[in-house]
Amino acid sequence: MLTVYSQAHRLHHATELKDGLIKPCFEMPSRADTILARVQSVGLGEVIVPRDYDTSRYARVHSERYVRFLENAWAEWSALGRTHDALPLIWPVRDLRSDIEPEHIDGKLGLYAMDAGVAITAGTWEAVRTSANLALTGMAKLEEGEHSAFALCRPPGHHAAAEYMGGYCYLNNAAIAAQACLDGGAKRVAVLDVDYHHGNGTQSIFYQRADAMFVSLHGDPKQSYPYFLGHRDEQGAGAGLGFNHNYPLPHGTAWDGYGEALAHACRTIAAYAPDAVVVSLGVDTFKDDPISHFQLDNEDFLRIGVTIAGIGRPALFVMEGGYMVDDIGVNAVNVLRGFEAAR
Ligand code: OKP
Ligand code: ZN
Repeated sequence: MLTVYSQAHRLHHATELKDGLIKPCFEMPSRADTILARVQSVGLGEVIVPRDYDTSRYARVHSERYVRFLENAWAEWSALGRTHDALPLIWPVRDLRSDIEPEHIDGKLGLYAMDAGVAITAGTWEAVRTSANLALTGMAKLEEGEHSAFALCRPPGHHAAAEYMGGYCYLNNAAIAAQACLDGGAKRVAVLDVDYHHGNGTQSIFYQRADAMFVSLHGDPKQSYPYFLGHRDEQGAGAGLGFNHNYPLPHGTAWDGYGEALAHACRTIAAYAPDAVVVSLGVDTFKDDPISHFQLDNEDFLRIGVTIAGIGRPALFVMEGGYMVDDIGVNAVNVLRGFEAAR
């Protein structure tokens, strides 16, 4: 399986508000280094650099004004003489207005953020757009005949919706790639999200759509971030009704419960017969992940890959979360090797 990778991810190393304190993000550059090192040490396949794409490709799933905000936020923030990471500090909850974009950067940050885990630094935009380009390049490879590809994205993307960032995510790499698949002529695409956290952004982007199915296994939002989306009764709306499937699972879920839900999820996707599957590959379901609460072990990630291969469709794996740095390389690559061995 080929891997799409770029060093540009290093340009983004930010801080987050956590437990009431500003701390270095769990989502750090060493994550991608660890995964790339494992890709190379097992000889997974060729490692290629991303192609360049125009921002109009991102605007297929994000609003124009949001993409423009991401591109200009650091310049607007630093023009005020501020040197620390840009973080939001006010949000347009409930009856506050979000139709008018404030002129001040503090207002814009609040409008376009769902939490305080998405700081913007001098290098963030370059890292973010390159991350999306990795996913687009991987999808282009599928269109050119590869059965699978791995986009080693960093920052991740699945919490980012049409018009907001959150949970370390800015552009929704998986959704951008899935949309590119449809724009390239596919009739149907599915996104399978196996990150511990619900992919609220991807769900939101495709919620009203029948040509993109979203299926997610995750920690129950009653207990886990992102708290405000990911319940079982969210099944799509309008033309998209019946094309959104959530599998919220309790703290402590291990392979027995997880494998059963994943098998069901993959049967649902197979019945949909998508032209391709985009896998939002988070490995924070690992038992030692520092911010999550499932109990998967190293070899369970091989089983995830085998089960996904059972769908029988081409797959683009897009890296999302996973924070136990020592094991995330093994676990991410185990999914890919399991997929390859079983297909
Ligand atoms: C991003 B990805 C929970 C803190 C949650 C944000 C988590 C973002 C996860 N104690 N902080 O889905 O892995
Ligand atoms: Zn996660």
